[in-house]
Amino acid sequence: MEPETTIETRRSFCRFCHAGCAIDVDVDVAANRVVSVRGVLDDPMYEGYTCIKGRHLGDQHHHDGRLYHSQKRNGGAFEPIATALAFDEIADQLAGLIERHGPRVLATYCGTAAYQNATGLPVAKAFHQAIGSPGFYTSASIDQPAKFVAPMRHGAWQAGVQPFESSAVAMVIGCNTLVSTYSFPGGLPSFNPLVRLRRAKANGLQLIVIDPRRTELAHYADLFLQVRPGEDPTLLAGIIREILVHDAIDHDFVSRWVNGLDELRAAVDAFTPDYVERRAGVPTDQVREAARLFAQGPTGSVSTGTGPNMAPHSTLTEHLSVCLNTLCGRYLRAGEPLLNPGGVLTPPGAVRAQAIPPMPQYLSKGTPQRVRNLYSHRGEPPTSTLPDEILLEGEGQIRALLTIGGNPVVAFPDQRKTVEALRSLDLHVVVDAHLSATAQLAHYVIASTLSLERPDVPTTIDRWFAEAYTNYTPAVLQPAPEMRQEWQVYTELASRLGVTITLPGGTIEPGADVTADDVLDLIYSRAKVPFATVRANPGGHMYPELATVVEDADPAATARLELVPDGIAEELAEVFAEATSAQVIAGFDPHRHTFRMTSRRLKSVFNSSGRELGDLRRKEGTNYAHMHPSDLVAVGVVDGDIVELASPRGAIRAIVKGAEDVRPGTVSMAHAWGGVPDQPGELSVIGSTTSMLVDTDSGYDKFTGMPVMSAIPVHVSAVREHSR
Ligand SMILES: Nc1nc2c(c(=O)[nH]1)N[C@H]1C(S)=C(S)[C@@H](COP(=O)(O)OP(=O)(O)OC[C@H]3O[C@@H](n4cnc5c(=O)[nH]c(N)nc54)[C@H](O)[C@@H]3O)O[C@H]1N2
Ligand SMILES: Nc1nc2c(c(=O)[nH]1)N[C@H]1C(S)=C(S)[C@@H](COP(=O)(O)OP(=O)(O)OC[C@H]3O[C@@H](n4cnc5c(=O)[nH]c(N)nc54)[C@H](O)[C@@H]3O)O[C@H]1N2
Ligand code: SF4
Ligand SMILES: [Mo]
Repeated sequence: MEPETTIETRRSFCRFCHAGCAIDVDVDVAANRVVSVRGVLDDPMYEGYTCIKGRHLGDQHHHDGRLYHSQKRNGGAFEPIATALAFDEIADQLAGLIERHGPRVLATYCGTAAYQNATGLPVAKAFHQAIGSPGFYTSASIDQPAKFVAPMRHGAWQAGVQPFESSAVAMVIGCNTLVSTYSFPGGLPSFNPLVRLRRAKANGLQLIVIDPRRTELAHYADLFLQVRPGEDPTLLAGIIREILVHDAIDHDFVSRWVNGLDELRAAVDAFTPDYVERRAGVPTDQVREAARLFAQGPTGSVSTGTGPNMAPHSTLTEHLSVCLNTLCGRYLRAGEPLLNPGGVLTPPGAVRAQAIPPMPQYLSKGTPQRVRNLYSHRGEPPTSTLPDEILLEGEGQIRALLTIGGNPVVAFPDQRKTVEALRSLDLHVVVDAHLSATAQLAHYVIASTLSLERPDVPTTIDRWFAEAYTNYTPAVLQPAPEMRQEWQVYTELASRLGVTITLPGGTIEPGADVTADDVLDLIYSRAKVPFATVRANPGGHMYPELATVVEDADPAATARLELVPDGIAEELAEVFAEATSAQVIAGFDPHRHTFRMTSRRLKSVFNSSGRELGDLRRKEGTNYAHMHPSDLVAVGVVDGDIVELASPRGAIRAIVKGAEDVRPGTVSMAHAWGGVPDQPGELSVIGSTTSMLVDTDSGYDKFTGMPVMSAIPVHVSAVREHSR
């Protein structure tokens, strides 16, 4: 007789990407396996939404390449090692390195999977504070770091921008939430985006999309500006100029809260509609219409995504987009409702209708990097400098690295430099669930849990939810005995090194016996809703009692927002002096590098994650170089042919695919494909690594170090060779 199978449905949330969709997971209890995953129709935030990646969570947990044991390199090959023994050996080596060189010898890199994980990142950060190592790097500084620097220069509005849901207009620049399920406030929310977009449109939303590709989101746009990649600063300066020429600003708001109107008028004066058309490729009538539509509002904001944040002059672009919100006063005012005042899991505090002052002193207050005159911001050094800090000898050199839920080999800018740096480390420990390209170069690989094997709450998006909402989940599956959660990597090392980890609610002493739930309690000890209540209430719930209104400004508030802080007028003048933004890259040749390589995301994979699952990878095929059909003709190739893409820094091969939605002169291609360079692999299966084209030493943003990772100048040529 067949043994009886018990299937239990367990409520949880998906952590394949940042979006945190509520899910029901059918689990074969005896086999400890996922049978199926589906959305939760009655979840008040997600209303049943999931995507193909979430529905493949079971595959991610159970596929053949899943690591059930930690690994240690022995010459060229890996051998399984007991995880506790691996920690003994790693702690021993770390103690020696720290004793000889000081704590700066150790760095951590937390990638995206450390962000979809409430316990991992905070404990890693606390460990670094405890040992006095400033080398705490994350993927945020190669994502949209201008978002953190812009407020230091411009200031910020404490109550935030007007929310998407109640906006009359939204201007979205280089963000494609319908595929990425990602957005900063003001943009299309990532929780059930298509339904929210349709509702907003039904309420009369006017959507302006600015992107070199007619994206999935752009299909819903009332006005679509197919900008030339890398020329957003010109376009935005032109739109600001139009708004000023027509005096369409919010005078009351600007006179009470804003400095620098005349300086801004002077700084954008040269960016006439004709100039914008020539330079950015957007017809003059569209520039005027975008300005008119946005200024007419009367509500709604500008938001940007990774595209312009990775293109040249990224901090300037971000600044100009924030200036548009400020000029038009698109911020929440006293008395207006705040349905989610800063998150369920953050400490309580009044939210006022007033400016937070610019803090330019913080631009250079963090730890100075040894290269490119850069500093850490908010306790994080720029990840674009990590390979240099490993390679550059002398005081402060990094010799040991812990990589947690990230894949530097394919995701870091400048693949060659990155791989050279990783190969040169004395100690590299990768914490991952499979042998990623980066894990293949490590000394130790710690077998990590995946999302369904740990308790959790949505963390990054806690404060972005439209209403106060959270979704505590216990572990849905039992982890295998040798797997560890990310936070445990640090508590295990801390115990062996005799280090105490301090979290907001208390400490974890060396050797203490703590659970993930204890750690969650320590992290969220000051949450608006006591964490014990959150935990007693698993699944997705609203907390409407947290809703409040924006409070009046403090009558003594004097802070004002700066339209033209130091450096902005100068950088606008630099932009105006360029023929193309590609000029910022060393070795750029206008006659050779006639195309621009832009980044984009693919629905079925998440950066490098998902490619290890046959179903998801097959869905995408590979990371094609999408080009306009007219460009295929010009280069002399057809769909499926191989091209070489050569930037001033490096060259890759890719398989081309004709795409009507891509602006001519543009190559649109997903990042984080490919593998360890020079290892054989079929382009049609593993794809190629666009970061090989990225130069970290020229063209970078001088505040964030953000390299040019989109709108990269490239030469495209046919490769006369079959793809297999
Ligand atoms: N050229 C170019 N480069 C880019 C970008 C671009 O647009 N263009 N985008 C940049 C951006 S925005 C980012 S965020 C970075 C991404 O950079 P990374 O975060 O470094 O890259 P990912 O591929 O997301 O790496 C995630 C890794 O975590 C592992 N993983 C998955 N789940 C878990 C888990 O639960 N625990 C652990 N321990 N590991 C897990 C996966 O197997 C994978 O190896 O890339 C950047 N690089
Ligand atoms: N399915 C899926 N979801 C993901 C990811 C994934 O890999 N797959 N990655 C996750 C990560 S790490 C992040 S950070 C978010 C990012 O989320 P998004 O920022 O929405 O990322 P993309 O979908 O790549 O959208 C960026 C857009 O910028 C455009 N663009 C490129 N260069 C320029 C330029 O110079 N100017 C302008 N105006 N536009 C430009 C591109 O054409 C593209 O449409 O997505 C997350 N979600
Ligand atoms: S959008 Fe993200 S969180 Fe939601 S189901 Fe897809 S992968 Fe999971
Ligand atoms: Mo990202």
